[in-house]
Amino acid sequence: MSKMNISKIAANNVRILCAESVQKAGSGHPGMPMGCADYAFTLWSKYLRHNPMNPNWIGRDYFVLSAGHGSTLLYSLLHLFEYGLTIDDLKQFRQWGSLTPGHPEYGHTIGVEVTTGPLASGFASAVGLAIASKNFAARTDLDTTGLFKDQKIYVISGDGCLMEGTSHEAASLAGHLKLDNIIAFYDDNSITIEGATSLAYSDNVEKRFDSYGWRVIKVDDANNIDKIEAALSKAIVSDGRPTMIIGKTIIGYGSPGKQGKSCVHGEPLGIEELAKTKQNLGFPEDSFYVNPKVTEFCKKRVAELKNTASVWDVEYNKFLEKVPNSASIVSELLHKPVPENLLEELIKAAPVDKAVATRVSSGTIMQKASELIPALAGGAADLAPSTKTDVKATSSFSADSREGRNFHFGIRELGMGMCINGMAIYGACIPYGSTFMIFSDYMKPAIKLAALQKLHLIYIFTHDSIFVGEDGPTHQPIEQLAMLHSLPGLTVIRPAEAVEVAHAWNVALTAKGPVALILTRQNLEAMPEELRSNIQLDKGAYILEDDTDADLVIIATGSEVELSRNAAKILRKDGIKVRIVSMPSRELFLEQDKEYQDSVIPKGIAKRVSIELATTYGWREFVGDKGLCIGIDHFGDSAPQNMLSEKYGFTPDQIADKIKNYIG
Ligand SMILES: Cc1ncc(C[n+]2csc(CCOP(=O)(O)OP(=O)(O)O)c2C)c(N)n1
Ligand SMILES: [Mg+2]
Repeated sequence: MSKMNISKIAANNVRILCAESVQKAGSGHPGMPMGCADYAFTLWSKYLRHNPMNPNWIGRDYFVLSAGHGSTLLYSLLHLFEYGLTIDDLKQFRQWGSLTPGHPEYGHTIGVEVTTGPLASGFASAVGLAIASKNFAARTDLDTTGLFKDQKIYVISGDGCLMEGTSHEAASLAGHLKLDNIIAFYDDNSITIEGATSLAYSDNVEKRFDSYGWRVIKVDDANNIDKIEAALSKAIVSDGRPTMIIGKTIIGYGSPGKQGKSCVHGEPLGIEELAKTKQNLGFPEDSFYVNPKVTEFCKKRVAELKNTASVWDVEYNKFLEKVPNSASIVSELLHKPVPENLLEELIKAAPVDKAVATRVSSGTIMQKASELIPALAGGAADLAPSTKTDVKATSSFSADSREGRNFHFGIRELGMGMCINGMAIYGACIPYGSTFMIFSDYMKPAIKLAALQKLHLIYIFTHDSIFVGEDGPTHQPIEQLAMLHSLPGLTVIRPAEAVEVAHAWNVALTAKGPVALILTRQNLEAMPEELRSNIQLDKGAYILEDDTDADLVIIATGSEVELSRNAAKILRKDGIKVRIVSMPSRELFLEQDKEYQDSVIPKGIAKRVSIELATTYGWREFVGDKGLCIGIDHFGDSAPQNMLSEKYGFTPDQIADKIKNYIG
């Protein structure tokens, strides 16, 4: 049997396994895997450098199934290439507790590099992987060796991925940055759920990618392995640009009655059609059948790959032994250690001699943080001068210079969000991304995926309330805090002033998952020195000021802590005794034991007030049914900050009056 034949048999075997899994589950997407099996199997068996014996091998290429609905394609390959997924796992497709969930999940199934399913998120995360690979190689001088020169990021994307705006942002950035380590495949099958793509789509994908600065390779029949090999052989030789292989495929290829039709996109073939497909492809009727020749072929390939990886490892270790500086930066980037006195150092860096915006104190503290933690690297969506996230001691990452730690994502918030997800997954940095708080809306899908994948990364959202002022309601966050709080696994921190900002950075740098820092545009006084020792930001909330036998608790966050302290001064003149709780992070507070929570917001004090310049949504949880929530449950207006605080009742006098009315 010739090699070519065995590849086709193997691709057909993948088709059968995918169709079987979907059939058994009674739901799923057989069409895309069946259409792409030839490409995917050819890639995995001949081009993808991976090591099933050590799935996290640092020299590996990455494979990202951006068209995540085709998950059985990946699962079948993981089975055939001995990643530990068994036939039983394939039989458990989409079932409770299985290793084969409906869409691929990073951290759940060995060999899945990125969680995909929201179309194009994989494509855009792959751009982050590609950036991270270039940056890692350059920062460690490994780019002077051949070791990372050929590290590739392979992506399979479909019509859906390419229609989504996410791919437009990411592809544009990748082209600009000349990320020649990306090889994407476009499964051009002209079918989506509703029918032919012509219903809603007439892009010229070739021209589109050409204009982004990608190399485009066209395959007129990507169910033909010779043609796929010709395309891939060309694609793996860099011409300095990212590569898009546009491959014409037939959705559901091999199913005599259903191929080419939209019904095969997301429904099982049906028992009869599955039988006909097996017959059509020359396979026996046995369920979940794997041809022993295919098993043998893959086994041989796995052994070869293991060999390649060990030869690579020897070279890699030799280089690190020879160049201790590189070895040390490699270790810093991969392990991301933080100095024991990190918090102390960050506090020392906090500007406390005059009133500054928390975005400004954050910017100052970040300079120190990046000096202490080389893995910290990131950027902004064209707002670094406002978000204060440029690190002065380093340069910009660009097409010509790969070692910089300042990234310019352009005005592509969602692309940035997905990119930093990819960078975090690559594992050689703690990435951050910044923009105005209001535009966190544009990043929501990426933030959700970061939380779902438990990625350690940092968002820096500045201009955090209506006090951005003159830009008006389109730029004034109202509901964004509530949105961020609603995301499981995301820690949101809204510090009150410079020293709290230092604590916030300490938490962010040592966290296990994503952290969002919410910072002001406007200046805030630093806390008086005697209050600073009260700060317990890592507990989420703490008692900042406390009168004996307090009549009420005011809980405030961020800029409203200063406002509360000023209002309290007025209340005290009327003999009202106040406890002020600073609550920079709900999430961290809710992680504390009940005893601590009750000690900060005691049951004994029934009068409770929350003050936050955002929607009051969610505050009842802390102030109770009888509490008073002071916030803004409507959109803002374009006017200077002082006018807005006057009109909306956010001067210390107005706040004090509201509280007096409330306590009666
Ligand atoms: C962001 C997003 N929107 C919608 C969906 C639902 N969805 C899943 S697959 C699909 C159609 C995708 O078409 P295509 O990429 O051409 O896949 P094919 O039908 O060729 O398998 C849609 C709309 C999704 N998964 N993600
Ligand atoms: Mg399609």
